[in-house]
Amino acid sequence: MTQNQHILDFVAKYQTLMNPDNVVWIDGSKSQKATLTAEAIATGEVIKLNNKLLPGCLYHRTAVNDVARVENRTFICSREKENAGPTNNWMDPQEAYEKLDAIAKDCMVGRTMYIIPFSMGKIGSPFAKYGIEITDSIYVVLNMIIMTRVSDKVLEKIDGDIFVRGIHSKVNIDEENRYICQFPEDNTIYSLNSGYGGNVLLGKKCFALRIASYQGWKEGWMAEHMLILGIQKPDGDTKYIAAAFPSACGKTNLAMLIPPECYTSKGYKVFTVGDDIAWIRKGKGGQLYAVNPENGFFGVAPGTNIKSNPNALTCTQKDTIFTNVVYNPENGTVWWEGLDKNPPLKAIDWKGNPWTPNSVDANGMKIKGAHPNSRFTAPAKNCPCLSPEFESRKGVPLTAIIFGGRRAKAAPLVYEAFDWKHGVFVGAVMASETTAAAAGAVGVVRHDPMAMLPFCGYHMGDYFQHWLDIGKKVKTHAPRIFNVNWFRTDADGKFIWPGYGENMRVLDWILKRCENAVDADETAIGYVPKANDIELEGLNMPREVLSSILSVDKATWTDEVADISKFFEKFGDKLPDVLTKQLKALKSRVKKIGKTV
Ligand code: OXD
Ligand code: MN
Repeated sequence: MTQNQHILDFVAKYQTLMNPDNVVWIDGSKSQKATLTAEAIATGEVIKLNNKLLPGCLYHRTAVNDVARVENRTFICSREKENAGPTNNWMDPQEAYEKLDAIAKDCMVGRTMYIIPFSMGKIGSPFAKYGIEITDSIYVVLNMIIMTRVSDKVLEKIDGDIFVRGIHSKVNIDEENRYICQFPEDNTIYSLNSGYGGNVLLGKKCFALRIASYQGWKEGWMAEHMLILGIQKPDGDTKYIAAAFPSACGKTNLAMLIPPECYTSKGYKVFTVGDDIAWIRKGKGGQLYAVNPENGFFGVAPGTNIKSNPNALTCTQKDTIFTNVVYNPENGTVWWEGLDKNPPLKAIDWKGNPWTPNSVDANGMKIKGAHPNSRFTAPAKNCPCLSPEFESRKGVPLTAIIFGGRRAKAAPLVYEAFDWKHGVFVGAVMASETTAAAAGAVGVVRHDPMAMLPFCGYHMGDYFQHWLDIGKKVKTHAPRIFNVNWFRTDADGKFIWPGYGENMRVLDWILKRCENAVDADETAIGYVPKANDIELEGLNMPREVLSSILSVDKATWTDEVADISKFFEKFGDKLPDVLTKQLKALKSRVKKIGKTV
């Protein structure tokens, strides 16, 4: 396959350690994919779905104890503990290698070892970074073929030993010995005892965020947990926005949104460049350019439907792998909560148990057929609104960056940061309610700076400084920074803003701000829209209701300031002075809320 001795040595080392019966190099060809798919179907690892209704689609269930990312078992194994920082788990690399190698010893006896050469980013483009993942799971191979650019051409492109080494084995799916370890200084990732996508598709979170954020820090670019979308205006001009939201907060929905009638009738169109990860660097004209290094979507299934995200649903109609959703053996299709009102009457749930829409547990509670974090893995090329710039070698120029989270109360629908430094502060103080994408409690508000809490591969204080430094590099060409919150609730706990396609109304305001076409109210936290400047045509929402979700409440923000101060203490002297000053300034502005000057 290759003459590159570094690659051959890497494979030989793990072949000796893991002791597989066979070794298969993945070349990215259709014929090899077909052979592997047939093998996985024969062993029951995947189920082939109805080829007429869902051509090329497969169904898979993970182990019941292995359904989400495991943040408490994820480690940054930097040589110095200090470099992992206060927000990451750290393990000494020497100790980690010993522990992991002991677990991995002979773990592939009786199994086949697959060697996957893959590229994050278009092969040969200036953004591209290459990796090799070793795995004993055909499911991983088939998912990697969708999510990344898998090809034997990658082997030719790898220069010497410059590639990310990914070592994965299901071992025994033992949660006590599950480890997701990143070694940023060694370009190495180990993932053992899991088969869940976020832990095992090593090109994604482990490489394109944890390792790449470290690489970006060292090399002067950024790897971010952001979607990228393009808005084409009626005059044909397209502006690009990148947006960071924590996991399962609607990135895929925003990236693929269909604007309301009042926009489509005027000729507005939205294009998807990416739904989860953005690699960003300074490019032509001194602007920031972004690419999506992935090649597919690993989307959350529940709640995806013809209304919430018709584009995502279309993506899943062929060549897609469904994981942990409901399987309907009668017609070989799948279903999940929130897909439609026609669940299969006799089906199999994500645990592999017989299931009907009326199934209840011992306490009489309805049993969900699909796991809340069940997923679809769909090729980007299936997306009806995929941007013509998706394959661009240089990326797309960013006009705006958005941060957002799930906040029932604090954050208004949208506000703009005063400038880049304040924008970095706005990103750094982001907080959001936790979701099912990671194991652990759901609905708890936690700080998640730039939506990177689980994904930053180095000290978060240095990460904040890196953001500030990037701002200095791009100076006046810097994208404007905004914060959004689709999730404000009323007294009954109901969402006030309708979200989904209607979010276009907020994006429109954001673009208008970037063109200096609309004024705003200067508040303690940033520039907030005047209620009259958000388009409400076709939306049954009184202006007063809109005003209520644009409000900045003194008591809430006083608590927020106290909470941020506590959060910032974690970073000690690694917290950039700029952010300390920003906090002080926010505190004094909040104190003045309601006082006439
Ligand atoms: C994802 C996640 O899968 O953030 O994108 O968990
Ligand atoms: Mn994500």
